[in-house]
Amino acid sequence: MNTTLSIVVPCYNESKNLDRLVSAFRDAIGSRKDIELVLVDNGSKDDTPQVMADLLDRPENAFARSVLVDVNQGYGYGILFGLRKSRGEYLAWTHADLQTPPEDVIRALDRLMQMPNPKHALVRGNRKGRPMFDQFFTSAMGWVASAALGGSYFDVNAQPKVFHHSLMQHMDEAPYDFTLDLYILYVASERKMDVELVDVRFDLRTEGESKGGGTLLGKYRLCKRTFGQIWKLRKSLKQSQRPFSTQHEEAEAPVDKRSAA
Ligand SMILES: Nc1nc2c(ncn2[C@@H]2O[C@H](COP(=O)(O)OP(=O)(O)O)[C@@H](O)[C@H]2O)c(=O)[nH]1
Ligand SMILES: [Mg+2]
Repeated sequence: MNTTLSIVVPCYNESKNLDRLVSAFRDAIGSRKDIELVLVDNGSKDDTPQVMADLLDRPENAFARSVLVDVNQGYGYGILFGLRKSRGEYLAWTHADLQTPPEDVIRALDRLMQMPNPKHALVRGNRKGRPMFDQFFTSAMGWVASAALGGSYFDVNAQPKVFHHSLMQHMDEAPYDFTLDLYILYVASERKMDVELVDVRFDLRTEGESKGGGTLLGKYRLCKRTFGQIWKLRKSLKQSQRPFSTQHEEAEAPVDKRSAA
């Protein structure tokens, strides 16, 4: 059967979340055989590889497979690596810490399929129920990004992102860090794609460590990088030279679960 959706989940030192993560995706995907889960071990330094291998050995987890990044090169790199190894007609990414529930990824796919032209559309999360300070920080970043780039860039770091695989042709210049989330929305906006928001829950991380914007230091770093990326995108806007090329990388052959883990 053809794969409708590949869900890429970058995992960096997430061994404590993997069991719950895979079970939650198993429940969310249910009996659908056209959805695959692609776990990216993004150069983890904990026991993520072993835990992943054990989980993927179980017959009930046949909907999932793993790909391995040997040496961590950043969040965005891991996602791009997984996307390029995916088989799905549609692609998605979300996080491994279960802050966004897996069922919301399936809801986002359903929403995309209801749109008039899903091949030229992108559905993304819009986080609900966050602490006030986090919400304020995200809104402030959104205002700056929207004003600088001329579009709607609110809550760019919300998960998931769901889109047709053909968008990958335009992602060759994609950044390897957390600004990948901003970048894909910029590419979608420049290509005049329909971007739709789907409300998602955003729970607290219960296991493992936040390495992104979940802490004050993380917020500072995220802010710095995001402004750097906005500056870069603005410069290319001014030069009327788009920061992406049209080279298309075909999805590579699936990687064997065991050798990859
Ligand atoms: N910081 C970081 N996170 C990564 C990387 N690769 C994958 N991730 C995953 O990215 C997701 C988001 O990271 P997290 O620390 O929860 O970010 P936060 O929620 O913004 O604090 C998690 O699932 C991580 O495991 C990486 O290289 N760096
Ligand atoms: Mg998180």
